[in-house]
Amino acid sequence: MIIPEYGRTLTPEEWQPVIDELLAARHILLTTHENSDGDGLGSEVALAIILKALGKEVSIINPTEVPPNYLFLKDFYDIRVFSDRSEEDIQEFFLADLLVVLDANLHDRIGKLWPHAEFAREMGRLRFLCIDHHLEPEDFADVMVCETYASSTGELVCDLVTALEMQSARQLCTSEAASALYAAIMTDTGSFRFPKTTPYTYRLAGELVEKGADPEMVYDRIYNSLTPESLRLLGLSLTNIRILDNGLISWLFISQEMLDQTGSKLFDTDLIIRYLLSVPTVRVAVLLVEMKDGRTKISFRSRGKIYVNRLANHYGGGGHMNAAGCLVTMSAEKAQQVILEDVRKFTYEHLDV
Ligand SMILES: [Mn+2]
Repeated sequence: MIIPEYGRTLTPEEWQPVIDELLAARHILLTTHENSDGDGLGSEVALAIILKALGKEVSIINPTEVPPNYLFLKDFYDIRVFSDRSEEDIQEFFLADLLVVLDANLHDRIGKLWPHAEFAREMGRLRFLCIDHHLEPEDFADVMVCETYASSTGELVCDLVTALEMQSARQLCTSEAASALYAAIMTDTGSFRFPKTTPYTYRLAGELVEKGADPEMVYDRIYNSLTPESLRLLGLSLTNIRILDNGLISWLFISQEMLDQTGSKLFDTDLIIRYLLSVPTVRVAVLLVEMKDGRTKISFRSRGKIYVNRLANHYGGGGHMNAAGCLVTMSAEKAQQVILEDVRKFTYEHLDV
C-alpha cells in the first residue's frame, strides 16, 4: 500500500505499480461499491474508456443498479449489473486478468461480486487492484492505492490518467471521460465545497473542462433529477426529522412503509441526508432507512471534529470523517434504540475536542 503524507498528490512514478497491473492485463473488470454513487460510477466509466483506448477488453460490472440520475454515464460506457444467476457473468471472473475496485476499500462493499471474484482469484488468474480514498482500508487487493487526502476517487483517477498519458505518449482523456471524471469529483465534493476540495481539486476540474467536460449537463442530469415519488418522500421525510439534544443531533428514520407509500426507492433517500445537517447547531446527523431485506441502512454526517467514521466502523461500516455509513442486521425498531443511545454517547464524548 502506498501511503504518502496528507496534502500531496501521487507522482507518475508512484502510480507505476498500478500502471504495471493495468498494462499487463488483457481483460479488465471494473467495479464499485453497492448503491453506487457519482464518484464510483464516474471513475469506472472514465477508466473504462481510457483502458479501451489502450486496447484492453474492459467490462464494468457492478453489484447494484445505476441510480436514475447517473444513467447518462451509460451513454459513455456500458455498465452491467452482476447477476449470480448468470453463467456468463460468473464466467467473466475466470476470463478476466484483473478486477479494479473503485471507491471502496473493504471487500464486502462490492457485495455479491466478492465470493465470485475471490473464487476466481483462488482458482484462476484474476488479480485485484483497488483505488480509493476512504479511511481505514482493508488490505484485500494485490495493489492498493488508498489515499485519504483525495477529495474523490475521481481525483485519483485523473492523476492515474495523466500518468498513463505520459507513459503512452498519447492523449487518452476524451470529452466523455472528462465529463465522467467531472461528475465523480463534483458529487464527492458536494459541488466543490467539502473540506477536501483543495486548490488542486479546482485546477483538476478546470483541466477536465478544457478536455471537454460539460459541467452544465453533468450538474443538470445529476441534481435536477427528482421524480414525483422522490419529491413526495422528501416532503414526508422533512416532516419527520427530529432535532434532539438541544439541536446537537438530527435524526430521521425512513420506514419501508414510507418508501412504499410514496412509491420511492432506496436511492431516493440519498438526497435527504443533507437536510439533516442544514440546521447549524447540528453536530451529528443520522439517517436510518429500513431496507426490504429487514436490514437497516444507516448514514452518518457530522460537523467539525466528530469523526463519524468511527461510529460506522463500530457497526462494520466505514467512510470519511464527516460522512460515513453502515448496514446493520437489526430490525428497524431495535436499530433506532441502540443507535440513538450510541450516537448520543459518542457525540457527547467528542464534543469540542
Ligand atoms: Mn468517493
